[in-house]
Amino acid sequence: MTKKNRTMLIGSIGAGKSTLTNALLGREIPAIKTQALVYRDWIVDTPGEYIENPFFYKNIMATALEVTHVLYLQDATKQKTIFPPGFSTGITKLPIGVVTKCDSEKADINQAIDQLKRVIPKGPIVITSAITGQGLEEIRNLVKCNSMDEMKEYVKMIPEEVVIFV
Ligand SMILES: Nc1nc2c(ncn2[C@@H]2O[C@H](COP(=O)(O)OP(=O)(O)OP(=O)(O)O)[C@@H](O)[C@H]2O)c(=O)[nH]1
Ligand SMILES: [Mg+2]
Repeated sequence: MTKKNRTMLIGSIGAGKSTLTNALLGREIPAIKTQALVYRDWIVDTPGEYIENPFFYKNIMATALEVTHVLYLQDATKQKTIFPPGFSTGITKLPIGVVTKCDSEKADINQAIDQLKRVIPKGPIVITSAITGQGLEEIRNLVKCNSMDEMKEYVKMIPEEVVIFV
């Protein structure tokens, strides 16, 4: 992993940010409720409250200054999305949409993709599962990319069941 590239994860309470963080880092421990910012190697894990309560948006903006990429997580098993439309356009870091829990029988992957398209007007969307490992390698590689064009080129090599570019 390129040392200078780092990503922040944001998404609703229980969307799977900490579980994904552990899976991306190869840490085989269960996630516990995130209470504050957690810095681990090239990942900054945030509490779901940061995006669920607009009072904390300033924390998201401040933390974004420290990273190159932002992962916007949408839980495939949840109907609702907590991101305001176009939320990523207010953050000048490379956006990556992430559908979580694609392994679940309750997952509606297409709905989750549609929700993320409203958050990220342009960028990759990765369909992941921390249980099966789908999409993990693709996220690691996207965070190594240094521009939107580089991410777009990378996505061309990946099956569209795993990553699409919008
Ligand atoms: N089926 C399935 N469940 C998952 C997956 N990832 C996370 N979960 C479950 O979702 C629940 C919440 O996971 P967390 O990783 O703690 O969620 P979080 O986004 O960090 O939540 P906060 O820290 O409260 O903001 C846990 O019960 C996980 O086991 C996945 O890929 N598949
Ligand atoms: Mg957490």
